[in-house]
Parts: sequence; C-alpha cells; structure tokens
Amino acid sequence: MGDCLGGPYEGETVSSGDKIIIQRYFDKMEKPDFASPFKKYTDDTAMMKSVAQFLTDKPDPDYNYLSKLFVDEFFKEPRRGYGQGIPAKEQFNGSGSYGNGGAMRIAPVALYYHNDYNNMLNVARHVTKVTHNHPLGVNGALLQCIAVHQALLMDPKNSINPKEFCNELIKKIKIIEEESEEEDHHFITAYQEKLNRIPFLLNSKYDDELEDEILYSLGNGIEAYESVPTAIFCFLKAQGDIPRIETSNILRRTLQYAITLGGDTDTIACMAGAITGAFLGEDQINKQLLSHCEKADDIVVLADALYKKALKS
Ligand code: F2R
Ligand code: MG
Ligand code: MG
Ligand code: MG
Repeated sequence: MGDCLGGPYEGETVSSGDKIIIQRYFDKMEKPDFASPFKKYTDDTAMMKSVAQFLTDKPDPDYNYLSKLFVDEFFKEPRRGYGQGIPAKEQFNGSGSYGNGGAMRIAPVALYYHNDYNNMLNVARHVTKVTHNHPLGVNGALLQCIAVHQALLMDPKNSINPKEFCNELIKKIKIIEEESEEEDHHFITAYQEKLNRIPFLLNSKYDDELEDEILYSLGNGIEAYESVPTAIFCFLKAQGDIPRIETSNILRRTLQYAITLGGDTDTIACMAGAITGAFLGEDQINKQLLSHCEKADDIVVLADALYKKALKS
C-alpha cells in the first residue's frame, strides 16, 4: 500500500499546500464508491513479490532462484522505476550499492522467520547481497528486517514505548555494525547514530520546523541510511495524532505521514507501512484504501501462501 500510494509523489518536495491535497487524496480513496484507476506499484513491490515467492516456492533458501525471479520480473516489466541494475559487487566502483533497494523488499523475510531470529538475519543478509553489497545497504536492510520482526512480536493492545523500541533496535544493530567493521575495516555506526536521534525528534513540539529537523537528522533519500531510520520514525510518530493528518486509522496515518515528508515517498511509506502492518495485523488494514492498489488481490494470495508455508516449517 505504501508503495502504490506513495509512488505518485516519489522525488517530490512536499509543501503545506500539497499536504492538504494528500489529505484529500486519502479521504477520497476511503469513500466506498470512489472509482479511479489503480495506483500502480513500483520496483519496491515487484521485488518484494519475488522475495515472498523465493521463500514460498522452495523447501530451503535458493539464492540463484531468487536472482532468477528478480531478473525475470525486471525483464517482464522494466518500467517499474528501478534503480540501476548491475551485479551487486560491481556497482559503484566495486563498493556495492547502499541504495534502499535491499530494505524496501525485506519484510517477507522478517514475517517468515519470525521465530528464528538468527536464521532471519542470515537469510536477510543473503537476500540483500544479491543486489546490495555495501555494508550500509546490507545493514539498512537488516535494520528494516529487525524493525518489522520486533513490531510483529509486540502486542498491539499495549501502546509502544518509543524509547524502548529504539533502544532494542540499537542493541541489535550495534552487534551487526560491529561485525561489519571487521569485514570492511572501517568503523560504521551510521544506524546507531540515527536511531539515537529518534526519541528526541519524537519529543519535540510539533511544528513545521520539526519536519526540517527530521529531514536534516534522518533524511528522505534513496540511500538506505537516509530512509530506513526515517521509516522507523514514521511508524513511531504515527502511533499518536499528528497535526493536519485527519484519520483514526494508524496504518493510514503512517502512510500519509511518510508521504508528506517527500523524497523517496514510495519506499519510505512501503517500509513504514510494513512495520505498522506487522504491529497491528491484517484487521487494521483499510480495505477501501487497499482496493485502489494495483494487484492487491494477488499480493494477498502470495501472503497467504507464505503464511501457510511458514506454519508448515
Ligand atoms: N529509482 C527510483 N526512483 C527514481 C527514478 C524512478 C522514477 N519513478 C522515474 O524514473 O520516473 N526508485 C527506486 O529506487 C530505490 C531503490 O534503489 P536501489 O535498488 O537501491 O538502486 P541503486 O541504484 O542500487 O541505488 C540507488 C542510488 O543510491 C546511490 N548510491 C547507492 N550506492 C552508492 C555508492 N556505493 N556510491 C555512490 N552512490 C550510491 C546512487 O545515487 C544510486 O542511484 C527506491 O526508491 C525505489 O523506489
Ligand atoms: Mg519504487
Ligand atoms: Mg540496484
Ligand atoms: Mg522509492
């Protein structure tokens, strides 16, 4: 939903006038009889579908099969707004990509391996490295995976303590960042640092300056470190009311808020929505909004197949 609804705004700077338009855009789509062409999904969903398929189709992870699914999907529909498409290790003079393309598609891994944390991390790492080999790209995908996993295991009847949620993430990502230090001989604390800023941003009095502060401290870009912490922030921020976002549905609030931050809207809304969805569960998905998303029915079929396979194994 985040990908489809955020797609039309990708790369935009959102003004206060646009925010009113986005509020109306969501209001209209929630109306029972509102008819409009589907909001098209982009590379985020195209690749996430392949990840879900890879987990569902074979008894054990087969990364050659995953690569084939990515390639087939790309050649079937190359115009879905993909980033650059070259083999993982050769990208960017051999440093590998730190784009958010690894993080945007990782949610199914967190859902599937929800009761096997170490295996989840291992599979998430390999799934990411098919295309994203830079430590910031890999660790960003792992952070998104951990956030979905952590949200899934919480009880939505209890409200979230944002500071505890962040501290828990920091504890986990610190171990991962320290490991990647050995691997790459330079110290990386990018994600710990960004996560540390989130509780302060959540505590600030809300005004338009806060938004500038969010963009400055967390970012809204196409790079993993400029978008994964922002998605986590959107998830936490949307647990309470947000000025000028009128809705009582937390998932809608998450998506709408992520989109109003501008920049990589499809991907940040996709990632924030994945965390919120894992936390709240299917009941809280606004079916009317979902019905405007291209191929939503097919995604539900794929999700059910993934769930069945997870139960079996
Ligand atoms: N590609 C887009 N959006 C822009 C164009 C689409 C638009 N709809 C249109 O054409 O009209 N969105 C999608 O790409 C993002 C995911 O990107 P991915 O798969 O990670 O791509 P890539 O190319 O690997 O990385 C993205 C950019 O990050 C910078 N970068 C990454 N690693 C770098 C490195 N080691 N050194 C320097 N720069 C690096 C580059 O600018 C890459 O182009 C999602 O937003 C998805 O929605
Ligand atoms: Mg996209
Ligand atoms: Mg790429
Ligand atoms: Mg994007």
